[in-house]
Amino acid sequence: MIDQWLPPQGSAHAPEIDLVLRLVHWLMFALFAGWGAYFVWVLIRFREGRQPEPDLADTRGRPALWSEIAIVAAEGVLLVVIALPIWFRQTLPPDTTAPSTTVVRVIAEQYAWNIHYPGADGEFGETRIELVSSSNPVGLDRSSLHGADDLVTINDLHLPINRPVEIRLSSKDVIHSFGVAAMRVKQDAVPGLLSPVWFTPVLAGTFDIACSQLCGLGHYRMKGQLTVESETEYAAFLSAEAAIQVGGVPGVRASAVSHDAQEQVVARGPTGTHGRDDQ
Ligand SMILES: [Cu+2]
Repeated sequence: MIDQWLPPQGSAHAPEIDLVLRLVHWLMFALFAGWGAYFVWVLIRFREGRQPEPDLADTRGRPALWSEIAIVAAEGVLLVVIALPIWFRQTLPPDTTAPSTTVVRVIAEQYAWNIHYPGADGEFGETRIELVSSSNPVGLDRSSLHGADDLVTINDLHLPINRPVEIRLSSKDVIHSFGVAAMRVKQDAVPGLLSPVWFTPVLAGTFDIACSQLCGLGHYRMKGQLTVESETEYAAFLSAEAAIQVGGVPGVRASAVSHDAQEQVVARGPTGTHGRDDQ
């Protein structure tokens, strides 16, 4: 019944999160209905006409004790037996050294999501704060060891389906929160911290990335797009971006990229579907 109000279950762990959500709501519904019924009963049973003088007799009965014990037990089971094991599984990070794991950096700023891919070599190039500009939002140093083939997009995150992904979150200014409801993922991006968050997308499609912390006047439009696609489509996206940004075919090593190509990237800047919006 609750499921129809929820976003699609886009990640492998989504059904577990929804299970806890459903159980918590049913428990709260039972408590609401129980307390509501009790309240109505008290209004009638202890009305002034029936009982003009307050009297404590019969108010400390066994039903009150046992219903409290039952509620505490239900909450205990929910927390210890169901919620904690699910959360424990969620705290186990994917093996980022495995080739099947996608690692992407997401750098939040007022009011955009900068996405940094390691490129064909699978290693991130250096980023330096003095290189940050409107055409180089993450301050990527193209001449650094692994930087030549890196890709940067704005508000446009692509991920391959059925593969674990680790997103390394950081922020350039204030606290933001990377929220992808369809993936049941929400993680704060805090300036000065690198916060990893991981999930395995299992549903193809496009989903909203919303900022879930009030981060300024433009908070409401800090919206990105996550595209979950097949392995082939993902590879095509990366090579199309590489053709624009690196000026060559994906797979080129840092040393093989000409200086011209690097300058072209700096001049042209990264691509993004929604563009950049700083106000
Ligand atoms: Cu934000």
